[in-house]
Amino acid sequence: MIDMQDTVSRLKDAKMTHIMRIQSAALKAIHDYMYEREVVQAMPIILSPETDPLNHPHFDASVEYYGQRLHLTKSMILHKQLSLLNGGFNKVYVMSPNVRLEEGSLGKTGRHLFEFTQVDIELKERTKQDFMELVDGMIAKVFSFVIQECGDDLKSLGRQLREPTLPLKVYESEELRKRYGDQFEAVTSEKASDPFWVTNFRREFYDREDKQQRGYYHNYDVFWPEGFGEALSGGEREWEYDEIVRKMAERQTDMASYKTYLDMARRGLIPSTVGGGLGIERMVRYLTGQKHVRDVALFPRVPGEKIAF
Ligand code: ASN
Repeated sequence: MIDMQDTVSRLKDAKMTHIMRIQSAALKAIHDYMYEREVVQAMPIILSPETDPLNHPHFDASVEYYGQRLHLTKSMILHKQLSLLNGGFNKVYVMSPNVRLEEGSLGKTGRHLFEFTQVDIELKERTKQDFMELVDGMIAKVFSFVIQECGDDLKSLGRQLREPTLPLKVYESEELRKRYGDQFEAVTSEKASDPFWVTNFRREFYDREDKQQRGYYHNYDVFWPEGFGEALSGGEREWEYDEIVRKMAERQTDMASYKTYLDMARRGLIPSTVGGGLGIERMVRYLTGQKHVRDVALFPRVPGEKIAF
């Protein structure tokens, strides 16, 4: 039973004051960093005829509007890529709200909300090394600004933060799997004391697969240390029509749902890009040392649970 009193207690909780201040400082650090690095900010898209297919189980979240089926954004990956068609800028970011109606079992991971925000970044004609360098700097800036501005809040929460050493370490997924087994992500995150990168995961069609070495993917995740798990995912992108169609077919993607995107790819209009998205609630959970992402949200949406408000 979700009762109104739970919502009132959450909203009035003194702990929430500290969390919100830390979140504000972290967001300011991100926006300032993007401005300094000439990454332009685009506005979020909430409804679209074409969105990220997501290759894991989830329920439909779409509405019919004037005869058109519009999907709530699962991620702005496709819109990020196309926004870089503009010749006047080559780096873009969006504070992007995403809705993913995932299965209730994910409510227990501590990392999942079915409505959350990611800072979604995309760079034109750059490599994964360029992207990693940009994100390393962003993470370091967030840590240093939060430590500088929010000392009392961190202390009240009993949280000690230390600026990570750059460059963040980079591991390869198959090597970690050999060392630690299928639970390598959780094990490596437990052991680590700084955030770290892991490369090469098989996932959605848009992450670039090596043409010479099939089964090798030019993509990555960032993980938070201390067992907090996944922070960011992204990759270099497919932009060639034949590769996109091959990868969609392999993943049994309904190509009719990607008509405009595929038409643009056929005409060679998808720019070559690299990027990724970092979950804001997951970042704030790590910075504030909370158990679950629900603990950092004013109005949490946890998979499988009824929403109070
Ligand atoms: N933001 C991710 C990326 O840029 C996509 C996602 O969230 N599924 O690769």
